[in-house]
Amino acid sequence: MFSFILMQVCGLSLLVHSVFAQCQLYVHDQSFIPDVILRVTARNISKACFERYSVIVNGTSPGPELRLREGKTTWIRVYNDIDDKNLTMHWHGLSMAASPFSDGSPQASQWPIPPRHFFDYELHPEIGHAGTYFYHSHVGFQAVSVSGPLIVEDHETSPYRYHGEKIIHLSDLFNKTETEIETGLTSVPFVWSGETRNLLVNGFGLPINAKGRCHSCSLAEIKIEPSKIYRLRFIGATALSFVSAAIYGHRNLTIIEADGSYTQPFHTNYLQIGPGQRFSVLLKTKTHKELSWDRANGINQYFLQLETRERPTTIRTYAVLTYPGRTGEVSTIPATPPLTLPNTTIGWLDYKLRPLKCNNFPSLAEVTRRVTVTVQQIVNNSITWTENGLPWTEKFPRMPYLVALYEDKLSTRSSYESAIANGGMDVRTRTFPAKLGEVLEIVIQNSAATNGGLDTHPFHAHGAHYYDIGSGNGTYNATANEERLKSTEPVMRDTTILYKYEQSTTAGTDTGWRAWRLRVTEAGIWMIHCHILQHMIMGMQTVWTFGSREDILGLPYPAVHGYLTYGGDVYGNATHWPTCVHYWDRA
Ligand SMILES: *[C@@H]1O[C@H](CO)[C@@H](O)[C@H](O)[C@H]1NC(C)=O
Ligand SMILES: *[C@@H]1O[C@H](CO)[C@@H](O)[C@H](O)[C@H]1NC(C)=O
Ligand SMILES: *[C@@H]1O[C@H](CO)[C@@H](O)[C@H](O)[C@H]1NC(C)=O
Ligand SMILES: *[C@@H]1O[C@H](CO)[C@@H](O)[C@H](O)[C@H]1NC(C)=O
Ligand SMILES: *[C@@H]1O[C@H](CO)[C@@H](O)[C@H](O)[C@H]1NC(C)=O
Ligand SMILES: *[C@@H]1O[C@H](CO)[C@@H](O)[C@H](O)[C@H]1NC(C)=O
Ligand SMILES: *[C@@H]1O[C@H](CO)[C@@H](O)[C@H](O)[C@H]1NC(C)=O
Ligand SMILES: *[C@@H]1O[C@H](CO)[C@@H](O)[C@H](O)[C@H]1NC(C)=O
Ligand SMILES: *[C@@H]1O[C@H](CO)[C@@H](O)[C@H](O)[C@H]1NC(C)=O
Ligand SMILES: *[C@@H]1O[C@H](CO)[C@@H](O)[C@H](O)[C@H]1NC(C)=O
Ligand SMILES: [Cu+2]
Repeated sequence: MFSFILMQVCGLSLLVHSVFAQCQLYVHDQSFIPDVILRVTARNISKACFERYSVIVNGTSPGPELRLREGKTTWIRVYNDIDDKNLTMHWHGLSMAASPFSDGSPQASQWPIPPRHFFDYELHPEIGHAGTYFYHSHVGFQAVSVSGPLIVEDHETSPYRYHGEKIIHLSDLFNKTETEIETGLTSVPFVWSGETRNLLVNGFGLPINAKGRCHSCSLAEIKIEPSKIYRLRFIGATALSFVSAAIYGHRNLTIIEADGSYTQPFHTNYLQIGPGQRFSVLLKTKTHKELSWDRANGINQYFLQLETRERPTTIRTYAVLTYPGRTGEVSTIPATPPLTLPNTTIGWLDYKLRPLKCNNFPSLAEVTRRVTVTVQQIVNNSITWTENGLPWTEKFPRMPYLVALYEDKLSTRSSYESAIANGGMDVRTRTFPAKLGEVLEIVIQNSAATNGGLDTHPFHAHGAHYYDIGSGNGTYNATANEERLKSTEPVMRDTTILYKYEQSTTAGTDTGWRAWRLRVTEAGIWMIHCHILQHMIMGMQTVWTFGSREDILGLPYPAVHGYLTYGGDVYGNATHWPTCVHYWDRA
């Protein structure tokens, strides 16, 4: 399958253990067939009858659905076919511990893919990680349109039985282009992106407030059959929108998975989906008899109703569930909303969801260190989000941290020492270091802006899933929360919400927290950030280094040489085949 083995460097190092001992360098020439190819371009596309210059995957937004299998290695070749933009692809929710250059976080774990180059990502979801994920670019505001469903299939049968599954991928549509939005958000004076113009389901939508019938665009149609159980996979790929959703005539939804972890069944009649979150719900469809009854009573439309929350304006949109022989009305918006969706439920699912299988939840006694990340907006001529006083954007580091570690320009030892003396953050590198074996309690504390304002933030962690231990108003109190955790079984998540509990208050007041526990086991450079794309560009991101330099590197220097420069040897182009490290056996 591979043309030849260039060097057997890895096998020579005595320092290298486990999977790395097997790794080899391969030239990915024409004889190497990636399992998946994604080609990213930029051009005008029309969504919900609105034309916008957008970055897209394989000509579409969302991009094609990808399906990986637990315990199996998949190589994904991502082409950056854009002339003037960098690109990366992040596999949102997957732990990339064993393929450290494949996480797709620019300037944290990799240099971005230069224009007209490609990069081969090696993914290997481990057994136990079957679930719903998505992929998206991690550069600038690109993820608004560069995203697509990523499903990890069970290596054996799913613990839940269902007849079929449907993806419900949610995304935002903005008036401005990515470049206009990025420029505005980082300008002095600050220029806001504008609110979302539309909320799309699987890329479909009608203009908001459209009167009458549309011809060139439509609502998404979700085709179902009677008397069946479907697994609906909701993917919150929105840039900004926090979404409330329910289905007319089908109010009994059963949550079975959150962010790639199976849960015990949890019944609900609506969902709240923040940017970056995913949920699987089981939906039992109507019987022929129930459908006949509905029809006799004039009910022949089953809308999935979606409304945005937590923003100054609310957008309401729909998708349509259709049964065979009943054409749903996909080109008009209902004159009156069929449902009344609830306002934001603060703390929705917190302390309630339970894991399907015991997940080794660490007790308070096991916690070795608590790190509080206080987030605050600083408003002057510009608007910046800070974490413990400092912002982080991909413009901050001169080179990716993983590269800096290989180049011996970053010392995990000295940054650990200075972080411990400073509440967890090393100011010089703006990293939050931890040692393998530590059990962290990470508290994200909402603090009112310098002008008193507050906001809601979906906080996302790369690398490994954390145990979510809830949220609350005011300042985090570990004793009080430990009381609340009694008789609960926290689930593992990768994106949970830091709520706002007031519209505004005195600058610097603690007003709400979200807390996690994390067993530090996956060595690597991992980001923890708000998943609102605007907030990321405004600085709401942090970088964590887990493990010592030796733990993180694993590979000897010469093997990774091609990864260490922007456009280096591992970035292929029309005239150059990349030489890549294989971390996992292909067998
Ligand atoms: C994306 O498009 C390329 C060709 O442009 C094709 O080879 C590839 O199979 C497509 N990927 C998927 C996942 O459909
Ligand atoms: C793309 O669409 C925008 C907005 O409609 C328009 O101003 C621009 O000229 C279009 N660009 C191309 C290349 O068609
Ligand atoms: C792409 O990334 C490189 C390395 O970080 C940077 O120097 C360059 O300015 C970026 N290019 C664009 C077009 O953003
Ligand atoms: C988008 O632009 C249109 C036309 O200029 C305007 O009517 C609309 O209010 C804008 N929407 C948002 C959300 O800014
Ligand atoms: C919802 O459905 C589940 C099974 O799918 C069932 O156990 C439960 O009783 C139903 N709840 C209601 C309120 O109908
Ligand atoms: C949501 O909150 C608004 C403002 O507080 C209130 O007017 C409205 O009735 C609430 N809606 C629901 C469905 O509770
Ligand atoms: C505004 O606040 C940011 C973030 O603290 C700071 O970097 C910048 O220097 C401030 N600008 C002015 C003009 O004070
Ligand atoms: C934290 O909660 C405990 C238990 O509810 C309470 O006794 C204690 O006073 C609280 N501490 C603070 C600083 O509020
Ligand atoms: C949060 O606490 C503040 C201060 O006690 C209070 O004013 C506010 O109403 C609380 N918010 C909620 C949603 O409970
Ligand atoms: C392709 O990659 C090679 C090796 O990195 C480089 O020398 C060459 O300039 C690249 N070609 C283009 C068109 O960027
Ligand atoms: Cu945010």
